[in-house]
Amino acid sequence: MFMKKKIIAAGLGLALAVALTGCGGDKGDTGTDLIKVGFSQLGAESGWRTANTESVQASLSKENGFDLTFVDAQQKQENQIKALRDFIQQDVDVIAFSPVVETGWDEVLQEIKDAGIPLVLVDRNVNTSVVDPYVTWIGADFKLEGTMAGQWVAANYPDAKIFELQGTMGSAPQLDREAGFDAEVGVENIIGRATGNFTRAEGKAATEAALQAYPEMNLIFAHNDDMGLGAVEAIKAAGKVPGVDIIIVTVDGVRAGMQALVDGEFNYIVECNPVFGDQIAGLIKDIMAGKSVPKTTIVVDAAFDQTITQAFVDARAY
Ligand code: GZL
Repeated sequence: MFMKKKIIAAGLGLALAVALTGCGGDKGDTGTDLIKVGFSQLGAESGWRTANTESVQASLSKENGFDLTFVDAQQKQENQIKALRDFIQQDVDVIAFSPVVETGWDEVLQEIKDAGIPLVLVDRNVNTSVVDPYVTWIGADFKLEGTMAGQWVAANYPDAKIFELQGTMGSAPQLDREAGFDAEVGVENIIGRATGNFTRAEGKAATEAALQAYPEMNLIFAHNDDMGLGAVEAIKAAGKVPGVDIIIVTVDGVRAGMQALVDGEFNYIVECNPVFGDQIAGLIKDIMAGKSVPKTTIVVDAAFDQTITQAFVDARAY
């Protein structure tokens, strides 16, 4: 019955789905059944992830018609795989997840597909041999973000000696931001790279080591604000001036990063907007109503330099 419900709901539209699920489910404010969603969030590693989690939880609320089970994986793939398998056992209506890295998901993606549960990929993407593993993916164009950062560096600091602070190795944003950036600046100008795993502490530690190893370094491209903020701490501790002695270019545009830009410690930020929980909610409702949804939804980004004002930063949602 469960398997039949999923396939019929996906195939024949809302009427039959309501008939099959009309009895027994929790009711939302409108008296209709809540949509049971299992969401595997990869962690709480950065300001971006915190803002994304807040947006998802605010949008997939009971008032909006959802029964959300939200599990934080603490940046461990094995925790995400366990959560995904638990969601299958819990017979959720839809599974959503933001994969911490691109590979290693084949088995569990096939299990989700075999269970007939629609999968929504959020933020990051997967590289899998499973055929057509998800219904839709929503996130940013990471390669374009890297390209935008690289174009600014090439235009403003063409002879820079660049150190690249990489995000979580093997994650879509690390792979794609690096590809876009390196193609613009020329890999010959990148004197070193190391991962900071998208966290402030690890970004600081990687920069401390880089300052020792590459004394000629004069520009850092950090794959996110949090690692850039860690770099600022390391640069100051080394008696240098961030944003002056060492130019800092990052991605995200979270509040602490934008404040560093206003304060002159960052020089350029390519935005990666985390606030798209409402779009995820809409996609899930359309899937449950048997409507067709786009395979890809790109969250549009902007870019900011030191001309931004304090008022602009204060007015931002995140
Ligand atoms: C990008 C997101 C990245 C952010 C980081 O969409 O996956 O992960 O850029 C976060 O801040 O850790």
